[in-house]
Amino acid sequence: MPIIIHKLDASPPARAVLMMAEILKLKYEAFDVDLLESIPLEPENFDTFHRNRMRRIPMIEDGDFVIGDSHGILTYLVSRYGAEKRSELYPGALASRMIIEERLNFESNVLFPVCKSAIKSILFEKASALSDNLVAAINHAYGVLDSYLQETCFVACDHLTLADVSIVSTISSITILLPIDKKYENLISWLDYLKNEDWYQKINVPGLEELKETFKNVWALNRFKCSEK
Ligand SMILES: N[C@@H](CCC(=O)N[C@@H](CS)C(=O)NCC(=O)O)C(=O)O
Repeated sequence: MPIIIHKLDASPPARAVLMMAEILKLKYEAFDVDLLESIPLEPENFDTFHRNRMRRIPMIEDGDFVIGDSHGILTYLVSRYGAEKRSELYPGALASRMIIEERLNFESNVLFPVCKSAIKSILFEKASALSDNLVAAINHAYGVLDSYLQETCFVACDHLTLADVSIVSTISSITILLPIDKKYENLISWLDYLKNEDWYQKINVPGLEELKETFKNVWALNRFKCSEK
């Protein structure tokens, strides 16, 4: 039975899961969720989606097993289906694993909340530009990542791990709103490298385009409303 992924292509954590499914060449079916109503677009998915108490995406079903939160899903997918890629994407050595966990926590506690606040400010609070506080918070996150990447070629070590997949979906989304300053050259090189990966092109790019288009339309409307005041 294929894995089922509840998602929206514009959602950064959902894209991380979809990219991992692509890297692992998993068979899956994906279904969209209406986040404003917290309901899946297909009514037959209602009961399962609501087994996910947080009502957030991404969320997956693997047979009877249901799990939400991209970080748990990424580690689950690699641990269960990683095969020969497992030791690279999620190495078993305790120290490597702890660094990967640290980076996932950075994504969960620092990067994604900043991304979500920035997106909310535009979509729901009708901001016509990012606030100074948001710009400072985003630059802080860029700086932390750049310093990780000064030590290693990828965010957790010298090869690609699931932490890169988690972080790249969020970073690439934030850069639509605030391009990375040239001074963060390690971050720029890392992102440029990942942009060439097939899984990034196939999954991340279309989702980013969707997000970009939404921002463009809403931002133009917000600016128009501000100029009317
Ligand atoms: N830490 C979670 C974040 C999930 C999340 O907040 N997803 C957003 C979409 S990008 C969502 O479902 N928002 C609806 C809500 O918060 O009610 C993860 O990595 O999966």
